[in-house]
Amino acid sequence: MDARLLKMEAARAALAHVGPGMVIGIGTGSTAEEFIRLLAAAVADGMPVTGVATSERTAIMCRELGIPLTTLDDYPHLALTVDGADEIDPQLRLIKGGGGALLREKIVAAASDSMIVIADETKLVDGLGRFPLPIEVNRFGLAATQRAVVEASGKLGLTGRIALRMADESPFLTDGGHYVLDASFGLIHDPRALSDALHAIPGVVEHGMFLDFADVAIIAGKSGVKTIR
Ligand code: ABF
Repeated sequence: MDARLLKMEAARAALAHVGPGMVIGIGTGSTAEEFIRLLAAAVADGMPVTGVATSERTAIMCRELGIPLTTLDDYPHLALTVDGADEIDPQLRLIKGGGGALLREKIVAAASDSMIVIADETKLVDGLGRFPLPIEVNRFGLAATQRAVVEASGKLGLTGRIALRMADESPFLTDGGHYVLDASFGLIHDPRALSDALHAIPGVVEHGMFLDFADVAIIAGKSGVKTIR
């Protein structure tokens, strides 16, 4: 089956968790965009739902499709966030940030009682790390931060290329105006230890491992849609 259809199926199943009057976090990426299209149709049919966008890209799409938006300043506590992922392991630990929105995605997910991850089955992995780990870093002191990331990850036995993400000829900038390092560590044996080590580096703004965030993953595959809790 076509990858887009699978994403739509997962998104459709997630929409069933959205009720009238809810204020929800709205994710970023091509799977989240399928959810946004379906949500917009529900709003057009009269369902009152308000969103908090996890990126400028998502905010633009929501506005274009008529989904009312608010902010975490007005609604600091959300019932639900629906978002995509780059990798999902059996414990529902995630790698996110391939689209560069990981910081806002994590802030919105942390403000939510529940996070539903939607994906096609290609995102399922036995262990995190096949997808390069995005690490959002402050622009100030880039080389020093990159060196610290190499040192800290090396102490955990993680080696591999750590590359500054580029967009055309220039460094990619996140919505927050930061850079992203993509770390090709391979299998991350101890995601918690790496998370702690990265958080201890002052220039690291956030990393793309979401370790205690997802409550439910809705996975669409050739044999149907399954829910993992
Ligand atoms: C966002 O979109 C990101 O955190 C993740 O990097 C990406 C997944 O994109 P897609 O749904 O296009 O595969 O959720």
